[in-house]
Amino acid sequence: MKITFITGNQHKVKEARGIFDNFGIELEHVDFGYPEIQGDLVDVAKFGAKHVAVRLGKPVIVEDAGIFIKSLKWFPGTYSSYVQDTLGNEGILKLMSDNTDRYAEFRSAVGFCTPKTEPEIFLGTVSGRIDNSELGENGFAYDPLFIPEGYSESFGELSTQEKNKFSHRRKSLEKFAVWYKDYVGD
Ligand code: ITT
Ligand code: NA
Repeated sequence: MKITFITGNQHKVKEARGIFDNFGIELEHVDFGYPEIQGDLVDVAKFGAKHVAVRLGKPVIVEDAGIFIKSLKWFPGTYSSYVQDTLGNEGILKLMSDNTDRYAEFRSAVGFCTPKTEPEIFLGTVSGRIDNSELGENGFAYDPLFIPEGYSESFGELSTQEKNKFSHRRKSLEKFAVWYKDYVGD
């Protein structure tokens, strides 16, 4: 079975392929832009999935993700893209230089939609903390900052395979995969 994943981010494609391999789902990647409406991750994923499914005339998934930092009142959250491109990881570290509470989580919302149905949403979260510096060359964007709970290495130090075992994206895509297999009925 197959699913079309809409994203402009090649790192997400690589991770999603690794995850779907476990479920016998083949991923077709299409880079098709969609408006990111104001709202939470769920609102963005619902709107995006519906928008693209109708325009492409087939079932698709989209994913909206972000990093949520407790001591920054859960900033950057839904502003994660903009903040990564402007402040970057160094800017985040500066904002947090006096903060002893380092708790953070990555969240992922996967939206599935067909041209004729309403969107379905699948959520995933991973807890951890923001280190005092960037660690590692693996992964992308916020990965070098984030040390998952129970680990001493950042997502920037872990391999894609390791990250894929328990990441926010693993959890949301796994929920989707289990549901989708039943939905398609094989
Ligand atoms: P899309 O085309 O799929 O939207 P994107 O890169 O814009 O790709 P998001 O809006 O979901 O992705 O992500 C918001 C920001 O958070 C963006 O800067 C991402 O690079 C970053 N991000 C998302 N998932 C991440 C992860 O697993 N590790 C580190 N950073 C991540
Ligand atoms: Na995006």
